[in-house]
Amino acid sequence: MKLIQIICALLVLTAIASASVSNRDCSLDTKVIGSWKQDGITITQYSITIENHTNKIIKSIHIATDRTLTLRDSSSIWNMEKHSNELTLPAGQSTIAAHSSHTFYCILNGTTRPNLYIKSISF
Ligand SMILES: *[C@@H]1O[C@H](CO)[C@@H](O)[C@H](O)[C@H]1NC(C)=O
Ligand SMILES: CC(=O)N[C@H]1CO[C@H](CO)[C@@H](O)[C@@H]1O
Repeated sequence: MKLIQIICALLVLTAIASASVSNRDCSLDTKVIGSWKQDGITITQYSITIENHTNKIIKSIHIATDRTLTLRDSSSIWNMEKHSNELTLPAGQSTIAAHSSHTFYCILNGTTRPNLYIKSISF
C-alpha cells in the first residue's frame, strides 16, 4: 500500500470515531467529519448533535466550552450561537422537540477535540 492510501485509511478511521458526553436528559455526540490542510495548518470539521432523551421540549440549552474550541474564524460555526465561552441555540431554531435532536457544525484549527459540556437546560 502506498503511504497516501495508509493516510486516507487513517482519516476514515478518525471520521468514524465519535465520543459522547451524556447525562440523563440530554447528550452530545461529537463526530469528526473531515480533516484537511489549508494555508499550512491542519483544520478539522466536526458535527455535534444534541439529543433530547426526554418527552419534553427543550426551550433553551447552554453548552460550556473553552479555548479548545479553536474556531478557524468567527463564521466557522453553524446552527449554534457562540457568546464568549458559551453556546446556545440559534434564533431561528430556538427549541428542540421531545425525543428529537439538533445538529451544529464547526471548523477548528488543529485536530484536538473541543471540550463541550452541558451547563444547563430548561424545559
Ligand atoms: C486559526 O487559524 C487562523 C489561520 O491561521 C487564524 O487566523 C486564527 O486566529 C486561528 N484561530 C485560533 C482560535 O487560533
Ligand atoms: C429516549 C429517547 O427517545 N431519546 C431520543 C432523543 O432524541 C434522539 C435524536 O432523535 C434519539 O436518537 C433518541 O432515541
